Amino acid sequence: MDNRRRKFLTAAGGVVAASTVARSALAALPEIVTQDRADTVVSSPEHDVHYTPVTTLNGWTLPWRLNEGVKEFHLVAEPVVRELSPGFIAHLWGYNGQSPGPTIEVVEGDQVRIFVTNRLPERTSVHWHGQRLPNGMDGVSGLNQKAIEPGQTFMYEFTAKRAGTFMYHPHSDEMTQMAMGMMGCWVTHPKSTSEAIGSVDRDFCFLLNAYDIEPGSYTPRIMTMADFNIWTWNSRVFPGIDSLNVRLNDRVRIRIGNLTMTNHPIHLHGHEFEVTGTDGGATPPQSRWPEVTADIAVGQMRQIEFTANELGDWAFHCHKSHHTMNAMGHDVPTLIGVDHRGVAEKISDVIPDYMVMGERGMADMSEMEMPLPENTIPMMAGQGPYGSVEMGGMFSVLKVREDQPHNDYSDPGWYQQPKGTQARPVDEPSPTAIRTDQAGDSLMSRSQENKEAIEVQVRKPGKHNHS
Ligand SMILES: [Cu+2]
Repeated sequence: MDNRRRKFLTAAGGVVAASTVARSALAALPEIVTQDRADTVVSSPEHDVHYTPVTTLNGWTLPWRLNEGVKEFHLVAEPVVRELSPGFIAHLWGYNGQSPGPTIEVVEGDQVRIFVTNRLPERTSVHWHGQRLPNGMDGVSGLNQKAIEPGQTFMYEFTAKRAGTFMYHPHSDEMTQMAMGMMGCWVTHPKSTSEAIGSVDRDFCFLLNAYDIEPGSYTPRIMTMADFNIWTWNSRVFPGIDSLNVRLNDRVRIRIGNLTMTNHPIHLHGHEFEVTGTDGGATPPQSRWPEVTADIAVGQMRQIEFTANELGDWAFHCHKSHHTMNAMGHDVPTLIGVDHRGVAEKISDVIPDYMVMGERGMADMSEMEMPLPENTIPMMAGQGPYGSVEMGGMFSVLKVREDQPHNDYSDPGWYQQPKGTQARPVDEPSPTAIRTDQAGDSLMSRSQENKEAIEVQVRKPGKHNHS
C-alpha cells in the first residue's frame, strides 16, 4: 500500500532497459524480472514518453530491453502464489511471479520480440489476443506452432501494428491454464494522439477473472464451468483491489478485459463515461454515447473514458450482485423471515459452533464474527469510513480529489463529506401510513367483479359474442 516504496522499486526494476545492457549480453536471453507482491506498481519509464503510462490495478508492467531496435521481453510461465486479498492466498499459474502476468506496454509500430519460457508441469503457448501478426505467431498450439514443452523457451516476434488494448493468454490446455490464472494485459499506445485516441491523465487496466476455490483450500478447481465462487479483478477481491486514485478534472481511461466464463456489467457511480475502444480498436467518436454501465462479454475488452469532475469516493463494480460477493456467499438457503429463536440453541447441542445465517437478510454476514475455515475470506469483507461496505469480489472505488498530485497514484484515504451533503438520519417520528381505503376497496371489488367475466372469456373463447 506504500506507493513511495513501490515507485522506488519500479525505478530499480526498470534498470533492465536498453542503455545498461552490454552488447555481448544481447546475445543471451533477456533477464527474467519477477514480482513477489500483489501491490499496484506505478510505472515510471526510464525515458521520456509521449503517453501516460498504463497503471495495472494490483499489477505491474514488464520491463524490456532494446536489442538493435527491437523491444525484447521475457515471460516465464510458472506456478505462482497470489495473495487474493490480505490473508487469503491461492496457488495459481501465471507469469513472472504473479497472476495475471505483467502488462506489456509498447508503442504503435514497435518491433517486439517476446521470449516465453515454460516452467509449468505441462506444455503451453501464448496467444496475443486481438493483435495483427503473422499467422505463425498467433500462438494456437497444434494449429500455428508446436506447443512449448516444459523447460523450453520459444520466441515470438511481430510488429505492434495497431494501437489499442489487448490481452495475452495460453492457447494450449486453455481450460486448465486460464482457470489457474494465466493471462495478462497488453497496451499499444498510438504514435501520436488523434481524435479517436486522445491523451489522458490516468490510464488504468485490469482483467476480469474468476476462480473456484473451496474455502480452506488453495488451488482452484479447474473443471468448473459456471459455478465460480471467487470473482476477481486481476486475481484480487475487494477489499484487496486497490482504489483508482485521480485528481479532480483528470481525463481517465480504464481498460477492462474479460477472461471469465460470463459477462460482467461494469458500473461506475457519479460519472458518465464513453466506451472509446474495444478489442478491435478505437471506437469512432461519432458512435460513442454516454452511459454508466458497460457490459463486457467473455473474451472482450472495453476501454472507457470520462472526466473525473465529481469529488468523492465513487463505487466502481460489477453489477451482478453475486460477483461482489466472496466465497461463503453461495449455496446458503434463504432464511429471511424465519424465526430461529430456540433453534440455534437446540442445534448447538449437537453441532457446537452452529450459527444461524441470514434471517434478517445477509448484511449481518459482513460483521459476523463467524469462525472461518483457514485461508478464505468472509463473503462481504470491505470496511468503509461508515461501516461495512457489504461488498466483496469485483468492487473498487474511484477516489477523486482536488489535491491529488499529478502522477501520484497513492491512496488519499476516505473522502470527507462537506457538511450538509450526506444522507443522514431524521429524528421526526414516521407518520402513520395514509390508507387509500376507498381506492383500495374499489380496486379490490372491481377485480372480484371481473374475475368471473375473465374466467368465462378464457374458458369459452368465441362463445361470448357481444355483437
Ligand atoms: Cu460480474
